[in-house]
Amino acid sequence: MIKILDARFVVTAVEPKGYPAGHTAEVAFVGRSNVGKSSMINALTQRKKLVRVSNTPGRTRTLNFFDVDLERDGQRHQVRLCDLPGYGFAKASKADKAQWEEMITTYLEKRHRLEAVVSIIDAEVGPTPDDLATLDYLQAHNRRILVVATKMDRLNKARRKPRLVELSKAMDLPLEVILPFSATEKLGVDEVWGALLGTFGKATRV
Ligand SMILES: Nc1nc2c(ncn2[C@@H]2O[C@H](COP(=O)(O)OP(=O)(O)OP(=O)(O)O)[C@@H](O)[C@H]2O)c(=O)[nH]1
Ligand SMILES: [Mg+2]
Repeated sequence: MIKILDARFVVTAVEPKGYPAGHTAEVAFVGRSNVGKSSMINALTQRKKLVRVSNTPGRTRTLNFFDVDLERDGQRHQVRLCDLPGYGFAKASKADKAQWEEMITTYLEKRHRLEAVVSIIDAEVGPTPDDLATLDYLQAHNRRILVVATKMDRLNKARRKPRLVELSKAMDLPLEVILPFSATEKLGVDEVWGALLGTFGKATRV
């Protein structure tokens, strides 16, 4: 079981000189615009409004850092979470898209303290071409990746397991590496933390 002791906003940044200093292990959340990145951070930190959530795609436009103190199996951990802007936001201008992409890739390539990247897929929609390209990109940059299928609550319970099997085929990944999640049902919170904390400092991928 996970116990969140504290969760707090640290800083907003758009370029490396604005990234927070220190040695805290960091985890970033990537995914399509509106997939539920910010909601996942709220669910993981057991806070309703730590991060702003919206029905309007393209809500998150900067890098937002949060520090979390937590306890798991009697052990204390401090983890820094980075909420990234989503990709594939159709209504953004070309210039905006290019600027966001630059902001995200600079972070993903340069951030030394980044221990793992949570790649979020919409369980109902399945992996989009952008999602698959992002997984390839992260793999090419040797990032440790945790794939999480969110909005599982939108599928009735009998559809969930078969859907995960379909998703694993569509992503060409073993079934065990795709974690089911729902921010509304608080499904998968312990499992995602377990997977994240279990990999820090290890050389293998999640
Ligand atoms: N049913 C359901 N809806 C969810 C879930 N997670 C997020 N949502 C909804 O999806 C919408 C987008 O959620 P956000 O968390 O803002 O998504 P985001 O990926 O941060 O979006 P951007 O910041 O625009 O990239 C909101 O209306 C949320 O309430 C979930 O697990 N289940
Ligand atoms: Mg967001």
